[in-house]
Amino acid sequence: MVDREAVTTVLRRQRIELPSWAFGNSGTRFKVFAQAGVPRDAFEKIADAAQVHRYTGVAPRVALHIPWDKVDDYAVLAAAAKDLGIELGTINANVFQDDDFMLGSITNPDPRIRRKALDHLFECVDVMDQTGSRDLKLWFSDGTNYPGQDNIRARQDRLAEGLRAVYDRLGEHQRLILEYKLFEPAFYTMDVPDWGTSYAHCLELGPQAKVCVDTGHHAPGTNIEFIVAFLMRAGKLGAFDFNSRFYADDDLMVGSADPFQLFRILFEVATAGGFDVDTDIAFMLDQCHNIEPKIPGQIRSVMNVQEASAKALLVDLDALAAAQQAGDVLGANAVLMDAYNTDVRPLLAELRSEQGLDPNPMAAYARSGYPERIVADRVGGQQAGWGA
Ligand code: PSV
Ligand code: MN
Repeated sequence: MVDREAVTTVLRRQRIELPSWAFGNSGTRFKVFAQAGVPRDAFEKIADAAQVHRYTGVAPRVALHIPWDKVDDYAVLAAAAKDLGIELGTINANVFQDDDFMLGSITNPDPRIRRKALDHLFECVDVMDQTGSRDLKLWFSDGTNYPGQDNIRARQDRLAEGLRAVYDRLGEHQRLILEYKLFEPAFYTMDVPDWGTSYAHCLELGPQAKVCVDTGHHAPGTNIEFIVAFLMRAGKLGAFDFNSRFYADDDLMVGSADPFQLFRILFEVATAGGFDVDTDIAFMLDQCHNIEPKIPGQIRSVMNVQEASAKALLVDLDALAAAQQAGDVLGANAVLMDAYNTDVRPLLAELRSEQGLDPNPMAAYARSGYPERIVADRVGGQQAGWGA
């Protein structure tokens, strides 16, 4: 039997972190389409993020990307977030958009460039000190395009050395979250291509280093829930960057391409204690809304995570264990599928109403007047964009 009260308790306290960059313009290398009303700076981005929280009630934190969200005074930004009812969250470093980093950042063969990359990472820790952020998320575009271009092992040595320097700079309550990615922008070798490489470096670094699983960063067909189960067992899953992909790192709305995969991932999270009160997993979105409106895109994504989580929590674990123990393959699978096939939308709507929220966040936002207001107000200036 599933304890429905226990399920709703978990859903009530679920928290999903939003990426500031999802509110800016984005696109592909072919075209970035500008949308009316897009924020011009970090303050307007957090105002938009606050809208997502206002209508979903579960997204009170927004992650920053430095230098995209650089401001003169982060305490002022943090105070502005607080006034809007949200907080600043993970700090994402950016050592992939400076000409100097063409051949790598902390793995670059040139010590001057390695130093420059490290200085940026230290600056990010300084930002964390001001914002009170717990997590520093590191993703390196470092890698090579051609066999022979650089020494693979030497690059791993430089990576380990750079990570160590950052790790040693962390405060007691801060964490280093290392994200991996199979390919892109490098096409022959990436220096952190997979969870195993990230895990090995994190193990070497120590307990404050954990792995980030970006759901778009794997080869097609990869069993992501296995990776999640393994990392959770090892206590090394630090964060998710949720998004969907059909082909490569598409950064589409989470749960849009393969909701069943999201359910399978969240089932592993749920059964390994990842939804417990003291969970230290950061459930983040990392998406770009290239052709759809951004705030509703984020609201829909948050709802998709909620729906998949609700289904994962509805699995009858006793029945599942009994079927597994009895070697009842079809029975066990049926228990899982029963939960997946449950329509959890009424349950979530009820939970929202109970919390004083509109049961339909998409409709409530559409009616709010905010979309028209930002289009009217945000005239002139430079719209924020992926890379600006
Ligand atoms: C890289 O593809 C990535 O997933 C990293 O998390 C970056 O910080 C983010 O995208 C930027 O959009
Ligand atoms: Mn990511």
